[in-house]
Amino acid sequence: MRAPLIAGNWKMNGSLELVATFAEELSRTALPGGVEVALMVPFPYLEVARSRLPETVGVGAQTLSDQPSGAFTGEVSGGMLADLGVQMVLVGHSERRTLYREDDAAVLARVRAALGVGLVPVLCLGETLEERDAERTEAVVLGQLEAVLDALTADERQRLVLAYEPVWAIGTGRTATPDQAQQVHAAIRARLASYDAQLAETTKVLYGGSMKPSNAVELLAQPDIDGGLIGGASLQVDDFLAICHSAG
Ligand code: 3PY
Repeated sequence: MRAPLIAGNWKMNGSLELVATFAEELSRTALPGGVEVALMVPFPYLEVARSRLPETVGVGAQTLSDQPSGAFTGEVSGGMLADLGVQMVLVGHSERRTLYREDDAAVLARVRAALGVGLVPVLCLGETLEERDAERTEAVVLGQLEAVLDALTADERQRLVLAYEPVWAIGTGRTATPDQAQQVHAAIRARLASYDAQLAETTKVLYGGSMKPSNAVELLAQPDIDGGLIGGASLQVDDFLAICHSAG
């Protein structure tokens, strides 16, 4: 059985004050049993988030360097994140793939860097609107998945979380319908099964792309959707908590 995971992706938003608000609310509100909760906050807030959020709430970063250390001005290594008690890191979010030109090789290098220091990589996959319109959704998403899985050992594959995020549903307010999302999640799970039946059984596949309280229940009810990677709605503590409760 896969425990649902609700992870907030703050992107380049938030403040110390917002971390404090979340810490206060998440400490005094009972989180639904059996639901894993995490917040992926900007680098400068990781340490305070880790020290102030309840221990049951995971803390994650939004990217990492593919290098362990050295003359890479402005970069942050996986080892530095691990030092702070960070547990997970987004890799291959479509904003990184598009705005920072991270291709499949760059994504794989970051997945390896995360695994090398014991972080859980949350590998994001998703197609653009043009690709969907050209009926290439599964080819694109499964291609992104294989580019990573083919290069990992069976043991490493077991340590990933996946997130399907249709690019056309990110920051646009548009959301995949539950059927559209489930179809892609089922294709991802079938591809996982082609590596190993147990991998398909245990890997969490989150849905991301404008998940909010009003659509979370239906999306999370789909058999192959194991949680959410939440953008804008993760900046409002009430909305985020409502989504966490939808998963319970
Ligand atoms: C969104 O929902 O906008 C996201 O990109 C979540 O990662």
